[in-house]
Amino acid sequence: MNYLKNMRFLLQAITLLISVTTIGQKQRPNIIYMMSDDHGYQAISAYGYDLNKTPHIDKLAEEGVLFHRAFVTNSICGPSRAVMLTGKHSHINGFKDNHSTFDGSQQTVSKLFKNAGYQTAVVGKWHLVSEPQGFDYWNIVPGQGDYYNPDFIENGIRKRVPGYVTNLTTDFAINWLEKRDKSKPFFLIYQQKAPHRNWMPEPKYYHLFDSIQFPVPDNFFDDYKTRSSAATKQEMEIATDMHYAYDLKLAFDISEEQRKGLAGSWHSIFNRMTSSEKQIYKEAYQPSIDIFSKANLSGEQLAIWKYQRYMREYLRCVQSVDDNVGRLMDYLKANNLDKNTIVIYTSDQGFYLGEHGWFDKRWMYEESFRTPLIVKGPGIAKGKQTYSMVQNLDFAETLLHLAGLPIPTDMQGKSFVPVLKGKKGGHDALYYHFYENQEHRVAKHIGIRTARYKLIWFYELNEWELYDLETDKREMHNLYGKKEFAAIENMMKAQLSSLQQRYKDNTSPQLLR
Ligand SMILES: [Ca+2]
Repeated sequence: MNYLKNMRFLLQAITLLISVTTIGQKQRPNIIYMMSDDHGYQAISAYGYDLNKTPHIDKLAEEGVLFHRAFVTNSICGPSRAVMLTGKHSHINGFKDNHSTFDGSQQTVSKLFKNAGYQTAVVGKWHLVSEPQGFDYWNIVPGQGDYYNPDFIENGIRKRVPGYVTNLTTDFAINWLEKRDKSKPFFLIYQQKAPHRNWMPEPKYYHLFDSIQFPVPDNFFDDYKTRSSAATKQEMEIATDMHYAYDLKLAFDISEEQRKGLAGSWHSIFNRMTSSEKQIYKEAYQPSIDIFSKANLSGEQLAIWKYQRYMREYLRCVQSVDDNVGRLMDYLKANNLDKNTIVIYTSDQGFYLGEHGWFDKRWMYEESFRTPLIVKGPGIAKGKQTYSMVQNLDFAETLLHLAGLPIPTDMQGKSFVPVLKGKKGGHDALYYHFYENQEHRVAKHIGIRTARYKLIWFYELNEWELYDLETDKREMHNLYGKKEFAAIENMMKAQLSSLQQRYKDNTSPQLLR
């Protein structure tokens, strides 16, 4: 009898020990960091713009916190990724523009998670040139990647994979989740190439939005009158800087693009398709090309036609992104991972959807400086929206904080976990530095944004812009040099100077020293 009693006690003790250990592991949350490329907040219906419907991303917002004031430090693909991985500004992590190569030997958030016992992986777009370090598994597209039948590099081995890139990225993410070491928590970086230019939709969406006319932004025909010369010198206008085949899909042959120098890319993009895929593509696009040819548009009408074409192509690509967010979330739910996984949805920066007449990014103006950000998971407020100012510089620290891991003191951001719990947090002022002035000709600039004002310095041109974001949300009225704003101008300059010093940025001329 005693023997049986002892055995029962021993068994209970073992069961308890196992469950405690299991809880211990379960309590450290899994993390899925989902980042798309060039996905402007305007193209997420949870943000309240009536352009498209993104039910799966919206659902994340219903279950978590949506940020109206999330920003980047340097609005372009590669640099934004390097900032996220390191928690350091571009001048510190060394990846200042898309011509840089990431020094993978430095401290990154993925290495910190891996060292803390997490299973780590990155799938999809990487765009940092050097091979990923600090990941148990990686499967990335080379460079920008291709939409159709793309190449992927899986742990160093490159191969062409049939299918559509947005779906494939999710397939690889799910495959890895399936075969990961399930005794450990995971940190998955899931980065879509879409909806990056040149916007090649999934065939099932070739006709989505065909009958929709999108509202033309009220500043689509911006003349940049009060702005610095930087705004007039750019080359990112929908009206004048889009290519006929590459962007607008108005030709299948490449003669037009050959003249303009983009033939190489369009040729290789188009030839990723099999001959039957090309046939389906041509059948889908030919009718609209015929209508366009007959209409013989010019001037403003031609510009608006291009805008509509661009919006349809861009938003079709977004639709597949949203579908795949749904697929990944379904996988979590089906595998009982939804309760203990923190999910972040963001983009590497915002994007112009016709505002100021533009496509692309780069500027410190709101549409490209801002980025969508939605976070949900255990311990995070549900269905909240916040205007606290946060930046992609804060992501690494916030993720470590959420996982209960130590935050290295050399990171330059600030955890916004308090904001995720419905409390006060974020920054009073944000620092920005854009370096790359080659493609699209956007002049280098630094700047500061507070809750109300924004000051930008195009330092190579020595031109300034000052905006009151409360009265001028579209940033159409440059107040710099106006007498009545002299005090604000001085205050903003002093703050910009102190941020320049605080972040140790010596890569632009110094302000006040
Ligand atoms: Ca991008």
